[in-house]
Amino acid sequence: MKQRTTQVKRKTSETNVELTLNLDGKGKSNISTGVGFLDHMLDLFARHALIDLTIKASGDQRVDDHHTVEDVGICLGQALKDALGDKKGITRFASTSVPMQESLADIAIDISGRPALVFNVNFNTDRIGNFDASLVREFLEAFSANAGINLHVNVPYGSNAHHIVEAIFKGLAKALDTAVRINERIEGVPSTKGIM
Ligand SMILES: [Mn+2]
Repeated sequence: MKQRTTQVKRKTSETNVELTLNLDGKGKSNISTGVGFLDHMLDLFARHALIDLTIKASGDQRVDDHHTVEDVGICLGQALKDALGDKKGITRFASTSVPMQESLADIAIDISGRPALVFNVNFNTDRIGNFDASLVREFLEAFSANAGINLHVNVPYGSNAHHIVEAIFKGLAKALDTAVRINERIEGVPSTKGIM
């Protein structure tokens, strides 16, 4: 099988991101974005998606974490899209329901090439530690748009915001692990259109 690995480098006046990704890895990661909570989420994302992932990012955090979080999402999305290549033989669809203590996240994805994000999540707090909870949506928006995936995130219940976000990232990881997997019985791209 062709190696599904890639690297992304992106430098703007706001942030500098360097990322490597191996879609068929073992879940090893080395993440340093300057945003501790994001590092924690991406560590567990890589682990549960069985993706090898390194990210080194720095940004204008004297403003706030917004640009850094968004730009890491952009780069992770670009990397996923690039590593998937022509998408031949991939499973394409997946859904998971992942609990984290009292919280539950239901995730559904379609690696369709037509990005959309549905985000039905209510946080009962604006901050998770010193992390701005609204950036979770910003990250997933940037990720799904650049990866070309349709991502639905539903959290039917949950009270602790840290648990809710952790359930979301674990659920996304488990769904991706399934959706990117090659199914030998699929010939070409899994679409009646012939392209995705
Ligand atoms: Mn945690």
